[in-house]
Amino acid sequence: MKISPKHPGAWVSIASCAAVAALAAVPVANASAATTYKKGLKVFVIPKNLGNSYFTTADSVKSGGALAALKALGESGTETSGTAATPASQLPAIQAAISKGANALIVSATDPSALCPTLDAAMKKGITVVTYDSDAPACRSMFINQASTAAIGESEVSLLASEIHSTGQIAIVSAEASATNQNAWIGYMKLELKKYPKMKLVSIVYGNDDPTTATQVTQGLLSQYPHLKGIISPTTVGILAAAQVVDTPQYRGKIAVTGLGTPDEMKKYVADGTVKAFELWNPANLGYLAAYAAVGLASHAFTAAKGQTFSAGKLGKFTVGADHTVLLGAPYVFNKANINRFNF
Ligand code: RAM
Repeated sequence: MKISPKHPGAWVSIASCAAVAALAAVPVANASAATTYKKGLKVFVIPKNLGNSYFTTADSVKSGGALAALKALGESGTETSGTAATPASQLPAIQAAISKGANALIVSATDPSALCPTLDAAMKKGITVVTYDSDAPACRSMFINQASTAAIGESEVSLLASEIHSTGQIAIVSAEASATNQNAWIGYMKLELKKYPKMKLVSIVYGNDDPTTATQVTQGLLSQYPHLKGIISPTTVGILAAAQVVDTPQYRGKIAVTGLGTPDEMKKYVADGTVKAFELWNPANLGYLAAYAAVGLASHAFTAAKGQTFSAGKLGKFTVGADHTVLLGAPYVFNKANINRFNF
């Protein structure tokens, strides 16, 4: 695919449209093209929690996320969730959305087993359930995956390996122990680590996407493992907390920190050398794609069957893959050379 020089992805060689979609912020060209979509649908966007800037970008009108797509399609879009990234906090928001007559729910699952009875009941009532970011495979019609789960797990390990000469104790600062996305990525990290016999995963700790908890568990790691060489945090909240903890003369440059972060939150730590490289995709495009998928399914414009194709406005055409999953694109590596070109 040819990319215009003005395109934010122009300096990287990107092989497919899907890869571009993961990162690019392409101007809205034809948001109203989907004429077969119903209008006025009540669509609730339910991230793991509110107050996490990753989800604010994924969901908001301002960033061009899910609510922007819903607005352009003529739907009634609402973002709702609890303040903590826990099922106890998220579930009441899902239940309230159902009571308010939702036609579609777009959910990033904090805990599939806790949410599935409610999401299943919603589907039985004819409500479209699409998951994004973190899946609940047993109780949704379609999952919008930000990037290949294997690619994220593998690349996180290889990024860290390249910084620590593939040697030493490492730890993972995850989010919720119950989150599908975190556990799936960690599963692939463990597989990839088999290729690095001198790197030893000594601990996995959980910050629950709460800045205070993530800070505390990272501090705990540093005191428990004085020889720790690297941290992978596959959560935007966790990597920010880990970078803040490591950003001291004692640890900076001695403990490598990588993972999944937002460029805006990580700029300071990349500039001062605490973090050399980390990854993400464009969260706004993830939300935008999920909104098109939910509206299309709720409108019966297409189904979630493998091989179905649909158009997601400015992002172009997507094809449903295995497990009723649609892939946004490839993860992108941010470093000192490129980070200042991004604002999200
Ligand atoms: C956090 C959440 C989210 C994850 C991102 C990378 O904001 O845990 O689920 O996808 O990080």
